[in-house]
Amino acid sequence: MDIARTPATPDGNIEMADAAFEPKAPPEIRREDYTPFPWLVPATHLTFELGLEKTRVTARLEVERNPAAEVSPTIRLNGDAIELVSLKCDDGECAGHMIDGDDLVVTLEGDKHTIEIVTEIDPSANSQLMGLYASSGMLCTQCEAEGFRRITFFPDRPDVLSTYTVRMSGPKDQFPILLCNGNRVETGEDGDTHWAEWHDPWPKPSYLFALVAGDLVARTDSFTTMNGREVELNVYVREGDLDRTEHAMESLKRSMKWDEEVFGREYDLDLFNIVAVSDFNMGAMENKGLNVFNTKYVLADPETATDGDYDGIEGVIGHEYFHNWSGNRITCRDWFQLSLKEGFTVLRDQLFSQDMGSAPVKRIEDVRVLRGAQFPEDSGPLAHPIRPDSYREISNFYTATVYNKGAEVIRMMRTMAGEEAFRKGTDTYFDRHDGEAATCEDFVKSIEDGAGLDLTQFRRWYSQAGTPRVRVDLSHEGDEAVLKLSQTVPDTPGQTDKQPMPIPLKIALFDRESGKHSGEELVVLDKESDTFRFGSFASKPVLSINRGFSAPVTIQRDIPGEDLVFLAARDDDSFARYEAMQDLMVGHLVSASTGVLSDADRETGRRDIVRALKAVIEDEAIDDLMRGELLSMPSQTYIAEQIEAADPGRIFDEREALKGFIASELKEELHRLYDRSEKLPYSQSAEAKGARKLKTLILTYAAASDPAKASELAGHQYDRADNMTDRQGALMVLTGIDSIERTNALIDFYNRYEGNALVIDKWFALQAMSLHPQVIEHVKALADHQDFTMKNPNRVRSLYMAFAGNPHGFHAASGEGYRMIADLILALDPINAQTAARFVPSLGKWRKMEPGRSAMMRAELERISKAPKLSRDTFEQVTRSLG
Ligand code: B3K
Ligand code: ZN
Repeated sequence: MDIARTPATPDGNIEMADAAFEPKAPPEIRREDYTPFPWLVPATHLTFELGLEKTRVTARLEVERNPAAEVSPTIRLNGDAIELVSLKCDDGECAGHMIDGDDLVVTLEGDKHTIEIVTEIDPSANSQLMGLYASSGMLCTQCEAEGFRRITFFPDRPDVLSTYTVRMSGPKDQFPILLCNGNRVETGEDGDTHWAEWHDPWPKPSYLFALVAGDLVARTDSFTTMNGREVELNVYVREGDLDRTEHAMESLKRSMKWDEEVFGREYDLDLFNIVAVSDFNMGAMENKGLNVFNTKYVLADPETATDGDYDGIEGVIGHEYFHNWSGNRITCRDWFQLSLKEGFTVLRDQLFSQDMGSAPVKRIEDVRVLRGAQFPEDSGPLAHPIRPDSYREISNFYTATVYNKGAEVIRMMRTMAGEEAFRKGTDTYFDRHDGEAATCEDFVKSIEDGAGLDLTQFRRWYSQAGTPRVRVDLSHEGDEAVLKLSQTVPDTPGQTDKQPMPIPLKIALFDRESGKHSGEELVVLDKESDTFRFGSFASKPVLSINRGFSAPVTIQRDIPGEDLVFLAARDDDSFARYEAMQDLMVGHLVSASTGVLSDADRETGRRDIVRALKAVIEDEAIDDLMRGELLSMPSQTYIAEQIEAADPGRIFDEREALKGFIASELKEELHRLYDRSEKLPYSQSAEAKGARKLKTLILTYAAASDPAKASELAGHQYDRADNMTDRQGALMVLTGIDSIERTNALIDFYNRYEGNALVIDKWFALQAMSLHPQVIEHVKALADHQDFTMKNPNRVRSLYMAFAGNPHGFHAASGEGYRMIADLILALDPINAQTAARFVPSLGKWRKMEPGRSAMMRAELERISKAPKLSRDTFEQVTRSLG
C-alpha cells in the first residue's frame, strides 16, 4: 500500500503542522507539561534488510491502551527525516493516519492493535551520526536521545518500554558479524545473504536499541557473576586493532566485579558486547547488552595510548557498564530526568576509578573537570539546574551540569549519610524502581527513606542553578574557634532570589604549634548564615575547609599566605592540601593580572609559592602522582573564572611569568626530580605513572624559563620515549617552542603514526593547543591537511575543540580565533549539528571578557544567528548564549 500522503483523520487531538512554522524557532518543551503516553507498546518486532546505501526496516508494534493515561483516538509515532513506505493496522488498512511535521499519527479505534510500518533509509548519507549510519564500511546505531525516530516511526520517548525481537539480514561478505541487544536466538544463511535473530528479554526504551553489522573481530573472555551466571564478553574491533583491546576487556571485568561488591548489582544477560567505531558523536553508549564505543575509549597499548588514555578507557567502560542498572534497568521517565541516570552513573564511575587507582588524585582530577567545565557553565548564559525545566533540543543538555554537578549532588547525599547508609538508600532505589522509568524525585525519596536522611531542603540542589558562594570567617574568642559561614546562590538565566541550600562542609582545625588537628567534622550550612563554635584552642587555629571537596561551591575567605603555605605543606586531606597550593597561586595570579599587586606583594607572593612548592618536592611521604598534582599550576580558564571582565592576554603573561620564576628558583630541585623520574622503566604501576607525569610537568616549567634548554630536553625525551605518555608530553612542550627539535618531532610523529587515526588526532590536537605565537596559522594550515575531515567528530574535536580550549589562540586580541570557531560552527552545522552546537559555549563566555573581546565574541554569535538555516541544536545554543 502506498500511503505516503493519504488524507488525515479529522482529529481534535492532532496538532496540525503550522504552515507558517519558522524552522529557526523550534518549540520549547517544558518539564511541567509531562503526561504519560496514551499507549503501551509491550512488544516490538523489527526486521532489517541491511545495505550501506539502502536499509529497509519493517517495524511491527503491538500496542494497547495505557490504563494510567487519558484515552486518545490516535497514536503519535515520532519520525525524523524518514520516508514512510507502507503502513498497516492489524494486517489491513488503518482507520486513518496523517504525517504531522516529522511524525506519523495513526487513528486507532480499539484497545489493542498491531501496527506495521515500513521505512527505507540511507545510512551512508547519515552524516549526523544519529540513527543508523555507516562508519568505515560497517553499520551501527546511536539512538540516545532521539535517534530511533530516524530508523522507524515510534513513540521515541524514554517512558515507553518495550520488549524487542530483531531479525537482520545482509550480505555475508560485507557484514559477517550481525549484533543486536540481548541474546542471539537463531542464525541462518541464504546464498550470499545471512541473517540473525536477536531477542532482548528486558523491556527497554527505544533510546537503548542498538544494531551493528560489519567485518569485525572480537577479543572474547568471560565473567562469572556473584550468583554463578556465566557471561560471555566480547570486545569487537576492526581487524588489526585486536591487540589494543586487552585493557578494555580487563576494565570491563573489573567493573562487573566492582558493581557487585560496592553496589550489589549483578549483570543480567548471558552476553555482553562492546563494539568500537571510529565515527561517533561522543564517548560511548550504554545500549542494553551492546555498548557502542568511540575507538578512543577502547583501543590502547603503551606505544599509542597515554596514561590519561588508559584511565579514560577504564572510566568510560565502567560508566557504560554501570548504566546497566543506573539507566537501563531503571531508566528516565522523561529527558528532564537525565541526571537521574547520568549524575548517578558518573558518581559510580568516579568511585570505581578511585578504588582502582589513587583515590586522592582521582578526586582532584574530578574537581578540576568540574571547575574547568561546569563552573563556567553555571556562571554563564547556558546555566541550568541539574534537572532542567525546559529545552528545545535535548542533545544540548548532555552537559557538565547534568553529568558532573549531578554526580556532586549525589556525592553530597553520600557524605551526609555515610557510606553504609547511602548503600541502604541505593538498595532501596534499585528495589523500588527496577523495571521502571523513574524521576529524580523517586531517587531522592529512596535515598531519604533508605538512608534515613531528611532531604526536604536538599531538593533545592535539583531545581536551583548556579554555583553557591560560601563566605568563611574564622575568629578566636576566649578559647573557642568561631566559624562564621554565609551563602549566596547567584542569579542565573530565568532564576533570581534563590533559597539557601544545605551545604555539607568537611572541616578540620589545625593547631599551629603541633601541626595537627583533633579530628575532621562535618558542618552543614543550611541557612543564609550560621555560626559554629569549636573548643578549646589556646590560639587561633588554621582552618582546612571543604575537605575532599565535600560540596560543589566556591569558598571565599581572607586567609594569610602563610596559612596557605602551612596547609600546602601538611594538610592530611590530599584535596585540601592541593587546594591550599592552588589558592596560593590563584590568589597571586588574580591580583597580578588585575593590576592590584604592589612590587613588594608580588615578591612576597612569589616567595610563598616557591616555599610551598619546595616543601612538596622534598616531601617523602607523598607519591609522585600526588606530587604532580601539587606542583601543577591552576589553569588559565580557572583563573579567568575568578575575575570580572578578564583579560586573557594579561592572565597568560602573568601565568607564564610565574612559571618562569618558579622554574629558575627551583631549577636544581626540579632537575633532580626529573633525573630521578627518568630512571624508572615503563610500567602501569602508580610509581611509574607518577614519574612520567612529573617529567612532562617539569619540561613545561623549564619551557617558561629557558626555552632553548627545554627544547633540547624535550627533544631528548621525545627521542628516547618508549611509550606515548613520554612522547606526547615531550611533543606538547615542543609545539610551543620555535626550534629545530619542534619541526623534527612533528615530522617524525606524523610519519611514525600515519594511518593510526587516534594518534594522528593527538598530532592535530597538540598543535592546536600549543603556546606557539603562530598557533592560528598552524590551525588554518591543519584544516587544509589531507587528513583533516569534517565528517569525523574525533578529528574535528582534535583540531577545533583543542583550539577553542587554548586561551592563547582562541582569545587572540585580533578576534581571529573567535572568527575561526564561528566559521567552523557554520560549516559543521549542516553536517553534524550535535557536534557543531558543542562549540557554541566557548563564544558564549562573552559577558565575562574585557570589553574589546566581549564585543567581538558577541558579534560572532550574532553572525551565526543570522545564518539562513540553522539546526535546532545550534539555534538553541546561540540564542541562549546571546541572552
Ligand atoms: N548516554 C550516553 C550519552 C548519549 C548522548 C546523546 N547525545 C553516554 C553516556 O553518558 O554514557
Ligand atoms: Zn552516561
